[in-house]
Amino acid sequence: MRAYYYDNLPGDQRAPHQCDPPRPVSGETLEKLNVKFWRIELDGYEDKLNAVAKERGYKNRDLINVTKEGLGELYEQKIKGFFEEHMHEDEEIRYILSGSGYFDVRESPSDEWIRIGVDPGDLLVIPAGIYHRFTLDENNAIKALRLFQDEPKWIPYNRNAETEVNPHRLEYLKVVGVSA
Ligand code: KMT
Ligand code: NI
Repeated sequence: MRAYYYDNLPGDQRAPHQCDPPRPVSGETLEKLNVKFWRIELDGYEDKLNAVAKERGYKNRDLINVTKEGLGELYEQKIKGFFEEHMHEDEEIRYILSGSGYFDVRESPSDEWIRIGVDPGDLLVIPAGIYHRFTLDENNAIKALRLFQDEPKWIPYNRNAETEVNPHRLEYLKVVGVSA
């Protein structure tokens, strides 16, 4: 996992968007935002992933293949939707099996984007209530397991006045020690 502040410059969302000079983000900073991260090597990952899933109560999972072939007709629409700034009322949990991509999360209270580059073997937990978005990188392919506590609820709440007062958003801000 590679984390750094996004440069906010226009251009292809799939480009790295590193600042010049780069501004790396520490694991500690991510921890403060309640973003969780583990490495589970792919070789024999099942047992270790099952253990984390059991401990954290992730009862279900499915596989998502983000490629033109994998998403078919929905590709353009999905890619666009993933990159809209949004939050969920549940954690977004991803274990990367192949390929790579970027999850951008909003730092509070700075409101800066932190870009998190994920690779095979990365397990990332984006907490409920944090604003985030996802994009493929220039390799244009990622395959990931999506874990969830109960039935999947994929509702994205795009950032707007109503979402700002969503109870899960307010709870998140409380947990990370920022008042709305
Ligand atoms: C999401 O919800 O943004 C996604 O599932 C993105 C693809 S998972 C690597
Ligand atoms: Ni999301």
